[in-house]
Amino acid sequence: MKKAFITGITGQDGAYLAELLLDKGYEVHGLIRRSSTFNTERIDHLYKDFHDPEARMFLHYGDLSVSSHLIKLLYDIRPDEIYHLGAQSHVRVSFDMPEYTGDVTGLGTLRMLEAIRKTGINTRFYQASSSEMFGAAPPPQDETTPFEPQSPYAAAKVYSYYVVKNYRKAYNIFAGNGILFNHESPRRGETFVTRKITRAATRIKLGLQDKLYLGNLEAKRDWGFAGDFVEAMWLMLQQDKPDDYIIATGESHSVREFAEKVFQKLGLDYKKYVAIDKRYFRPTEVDALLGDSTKAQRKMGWTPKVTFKQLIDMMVEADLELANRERTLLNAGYRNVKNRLI
Ligand code: NDP
Ligand code: GDR
Repeated sequence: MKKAFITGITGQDGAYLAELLLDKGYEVHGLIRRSSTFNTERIDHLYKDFHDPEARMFLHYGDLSVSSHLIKLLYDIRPDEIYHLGAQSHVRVSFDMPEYTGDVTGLGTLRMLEAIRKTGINTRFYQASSSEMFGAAPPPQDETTPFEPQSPYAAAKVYSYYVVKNYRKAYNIFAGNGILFNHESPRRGETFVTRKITRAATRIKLGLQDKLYLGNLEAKRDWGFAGDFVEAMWLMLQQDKPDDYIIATGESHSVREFAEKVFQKLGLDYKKYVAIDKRYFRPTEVDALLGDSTKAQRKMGWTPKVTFKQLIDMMVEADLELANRERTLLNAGYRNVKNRLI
């Protein structure tokens, strides 16, 4: 049985990837942070108590800011594949917490690579690189486009990208960068723009909320479905040689268009509900991202399956269900139900 180690297993991508690997028969180990509240909702459905002989997913406490955790875990587990997804992943927040973001999102990758080197384990390493690294570079972007990062988050990811390439060359580690463009799902964190919109629009539809405050509506993104994108991560580690790949849909839409379509699907006019709050603007913005994933298609046979419209339908339907549950609880006299359901 192959063993995989996932950092960021409690995040959106970690949950889809854990599902995929368990389906493929892997034993899955995940790094989780100690928190005073539960932070495992996205993977609770996959969890079996470790006393159960059927259990194939195991969670370990640790933090990307502490290398001794990582070295010990890799030494004990000796995974065949490592998927390094853990990060402070919010671009706007990285302007508020630049040093922390550099530590976790940048140096965290170096700590993982050093843990591989120090333990001497034979493993394959996937790095969650990002289209944000292209920043101000005009679209379309492919593997040859120069990086022009526009945030502390993007700069930390560029650092990670280069240490992965360096460790591949210097120490012959099977390590590759998946340069993934934005990917979304009903499991997307609620402060990222797509989920913020689907969550608010469905709550507005059911009378649970009046307004949605957003920042820059003109930014354009290449939005795909997270479930499709984690397949590309796995494929990258099944190739004969490590390499770097763009993973994208090849379609770009504005935030305005996303909001318009979501509200339209619910029979609402977004203009009546969306208001602009400068707080959500970034000191430097990434205006337009559009990925060219020809290489991934040619070399690994990867193509996205879920279309932009299907993604919106899926997210709206899931959040409508959530809003309905909130409405039912409110009608039954419960208060503060939003926190209970998230
Ligand atoms: P999320 O923000 O949903 O998940 C981030 C994960 O990292 C969570 O499991 C979080 O744990 C964990 N984490 C954060 N800080 C630490 C730390 N100090 N130590 C250990 N774990 C930590 O991100 P996504 O799932 O959306 O993205 C996965 C990766 O891919 C990230 O690296 C992101 O930057 C990158 N990426 C994402 C894209 C996207 O569109 N989603 C596109 C391109 C790249 P906790 O749950 O406890 O907070
Ligand atoms: P992004 O995603 O920054 O591309 O990073 P996000 O959804 O946060 O923003 C996308 C665009 O929407 C604009 N925007 C808003 N964004 C947020 N979050 N909230 C708002 O209210 C709002 N209003 C407008 C933003 O300015 C931006 O232009 C995501 C993360 O998952 C990263 O980790 C990942 O690397 C990249 O995608 C690819």
